Amino acid sequence: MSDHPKYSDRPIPPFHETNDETPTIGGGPPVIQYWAEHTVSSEGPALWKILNHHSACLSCSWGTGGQKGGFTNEVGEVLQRCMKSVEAISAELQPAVEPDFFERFTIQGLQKLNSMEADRLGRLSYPVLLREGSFYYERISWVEALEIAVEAFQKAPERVASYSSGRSSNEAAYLLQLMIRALGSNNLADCSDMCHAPSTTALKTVLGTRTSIVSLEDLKETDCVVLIGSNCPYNQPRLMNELIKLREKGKKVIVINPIMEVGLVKFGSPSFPVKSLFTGSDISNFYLQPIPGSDVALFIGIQKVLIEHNLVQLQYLQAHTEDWEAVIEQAKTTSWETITETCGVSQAEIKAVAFEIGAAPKVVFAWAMGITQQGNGVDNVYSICNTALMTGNVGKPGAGVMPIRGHSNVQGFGSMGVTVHLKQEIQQALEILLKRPLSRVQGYDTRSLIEAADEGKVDSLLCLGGNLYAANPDSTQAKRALNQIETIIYMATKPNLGHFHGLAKKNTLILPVLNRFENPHRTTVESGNNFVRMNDVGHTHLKKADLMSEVSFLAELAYRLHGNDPINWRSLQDVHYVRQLIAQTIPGYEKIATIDETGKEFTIGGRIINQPQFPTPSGKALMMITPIPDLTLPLPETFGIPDGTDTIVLALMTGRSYSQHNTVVYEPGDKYRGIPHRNCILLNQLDAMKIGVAEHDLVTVQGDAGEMEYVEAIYGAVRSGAALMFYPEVNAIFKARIDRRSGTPAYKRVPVCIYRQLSAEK
Ligand SMILES: Nc1nc2c(c(=O)[nH]1)N[C@H]1C(S)=C(S)[C@@H](COP(=O)(O)OP(=O)(O)OC[C@H]3O[C@@H](n4cnc5c(=O)[nH]c(N)nc54)[C@H](O)[C@@H]3O)O[C@H]1N2
Ligand SMILES: Nc1nc2c(c(=O)[nH]1)N[C@H]1C(S)=C(S)[C@@H](COP(=O)(O)OP(=O)(O)OC[C@H]3O[C@@H](n4cnc5c(=O)[nH]c(N)nc54)[C@H](O)[C@@H]3O)O[C@H]1N2
Ligand code: SF4
Ligand SMILES: [Mo]
Repeated sequence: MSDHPKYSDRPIPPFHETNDETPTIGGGPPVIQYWAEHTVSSEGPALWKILNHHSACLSCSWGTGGQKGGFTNEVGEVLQRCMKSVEAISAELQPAVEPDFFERFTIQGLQKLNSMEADRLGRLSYPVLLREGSFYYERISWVEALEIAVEAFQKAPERVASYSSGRSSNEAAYLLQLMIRALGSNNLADCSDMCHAPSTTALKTVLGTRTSIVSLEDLKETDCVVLIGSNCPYNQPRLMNELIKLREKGKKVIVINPIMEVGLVKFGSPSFPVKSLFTGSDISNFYLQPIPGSDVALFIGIQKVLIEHNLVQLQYLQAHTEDWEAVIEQAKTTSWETITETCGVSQAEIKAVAFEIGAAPKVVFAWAMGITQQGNGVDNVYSICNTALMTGNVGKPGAGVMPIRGHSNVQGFGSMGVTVHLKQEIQQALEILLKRPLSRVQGYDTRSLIEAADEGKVDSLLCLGGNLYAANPDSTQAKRALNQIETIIYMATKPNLGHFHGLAKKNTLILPVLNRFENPHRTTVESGNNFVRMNDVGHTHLKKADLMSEVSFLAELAYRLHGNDPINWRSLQDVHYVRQLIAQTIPGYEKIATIDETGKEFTIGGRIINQPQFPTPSGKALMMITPIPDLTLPLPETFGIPDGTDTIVLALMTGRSYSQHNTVVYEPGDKYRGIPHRNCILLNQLDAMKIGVAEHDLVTVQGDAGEMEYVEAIYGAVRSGAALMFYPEVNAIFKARIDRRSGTPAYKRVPVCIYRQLSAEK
């Protein structure tokens, strides 16, 4: 590698100026402080009990906990629970909402609550119903709830639907899809439609698989991690331990993210208190900050360097891939000018990173929402796969492509068949099980469900967890669409904005359920690393609560809808039986048949790919060309801003603050980005100055569906031309482009127009 340039080994920070409030490391003492405050407080004993409970963490899909105990990962390492886990458990350990709560507050009153206030009302503890014309949710019995549900789901199959978020178990997910499909409907929308659907779509085409091909062991063995569009210090904190350990072994971490997230520069992990907690461990060797939505161009740039410097593994491409010539040709013929102008990263920086990737024996490419929540999310994943394939990093130990999943069991939902793109093998197996052909009508994914409801085409909707209203773009449309549905059933543990705004025309039910560590039976979940964990039986702390397990409710509803035809649906109350059916019908899940006897958690068969043989029709990986995206932002005039106003149009990324889990907000601010409260916009100082906005000035942020006022401007380490705000609040102001192939909204590149607040008075 004679021409390997002598670039600095330190991060290259073109947009690293932060505000005074930003700490110098991610993680660190505040994490311990949070732990300490919660675990020694009055909730401490209950919290410890759950942390030690043999069940998987409620929070993210990194998948900590399970049969080996609450603190272990799948390779048996201990001290593996992060503060996010405590945050999630703590919210579930809240007292119940007061018995007369829903009698005291009108729906109009409840609609005034913000997300944090809704969550803090406490645990839902009895079924309630909001009838047409009523202002109050009223308590009902489970019998009445079931009667309403049965009537609702006897409507025409194309007019019934479900939505789910990956918080529930595999068993509940399996039952949900079996019941809906047995009705003749494929309308199984899921939160993954707004999340990793582009990863699933692209991986299916390229590798014939839908999930990560990298195991935790592979990650530990790699020489280089390319981490793209992920803020794992916030969202999968235990992944940080792996990055720290790799850096200590002299391995490389390349970060690609328009924001310089402090935790991706330096992270203080409580798992390494002596060496890392206070000073922080180095994470990134290289930090590239592309324009939001431009990752395809950046990866074509990397590919171009690999080609120009003979770093492409030609023999590998010839032996194990198809259509590689077209991809090479595309990279060759795309000019450097096009690449650097599109992604805003210099040729020198791209070259430095490409050399690192080309030289490393084993590279893992990992990504999250910065890649998938784009108008060209599928192309983004293709371009990552192309780069991994060109360097021979797909199909060998210690290397591969790794989508970093979201909800703790979102991947399990997909595996169980909660998807509008059902695998053929599963379809056939379900047809044998149900002794009838399944419907071939294309089901509604999340966005098409909202569109269909908006057009009055949906009568009944069952939501197994989640917050369909607040998770969608264009809250006005989401609300209007849900309001057209006759009956909506929300199965949930805690109240959320959807329960108060996403109201049905006739009947809205909120049914309180037991969470993962409270079920009277064992359940399983699947981690993002394809590992199946088992959750032990547990109890709820709620003394007088009238809760039901998700499995019990779904099995009873299915029985009332389907009777004994062709299976005894009521016997699906027995989770062992559900697991037998899963083993029979879900490829790779055969070992679940004996998990009750053996207690053996397992890696799903066929998922981890360590040989360059792929489950595609040809056995080879299919490379896909990736068009350079057009990232032109609309002109300020198109926003209808008053004449003479100084405005700037920015590409707004919308995502998570430090203390929130999706639409559930735990704390108002974001200390690692120096953001004091939720009505803030993080932007580059240079952009702010162009429109005469000083730090802490108030601005209006206008999108194509509305505006947010009195938004506090916070300077941050975000590249100029881009900005960041938090969802769910920001979903009120934009419609979002949708990636055609995956159905996923472009939450990470929202054109917004920003100007100083015209009236200074609040
Ligand atoms: N504590 C906690 N844990 C969670 C969640 C939570 O809300 N809270 N949510 C769970 C779920 S469902 C999910 S999906 C995951 C989400 O985990 P992440 O994907 O890490 O979450 P996001 O906040 O959406 O931020 C993604 C990152 O993408 C970057 N980004 C934005 N646009 C671009 C771009 O164009 N290119 C690149 N390269 N980067 C970009 C942003 O700067 C940000 O750092 O976390 C899961 N875990
Ligand atoms: N602007 C913008 N919008 C986004 C995103 C973004 O980055 N930007 N990200 C998108 C992504 S990646 C996702 S995954 C979606 C998230 O969308 P959803 O999954 O729909 O939303 P959550 O906020 O995770 O749902 C939280 C609710 O789940 C319920 N819940 C919690 N635990 C359980 C349980 O054990 N059982 C049941 N039945 N219910 C439970 C609680 O009532 C809680 O209020 O949001 C999407 N929306
Ligand atoms: S990394 Fe994820 S799964 Fe592990 S303890 Fe933290 S939130 Fe839970
Ligand atoms: Mo997600």
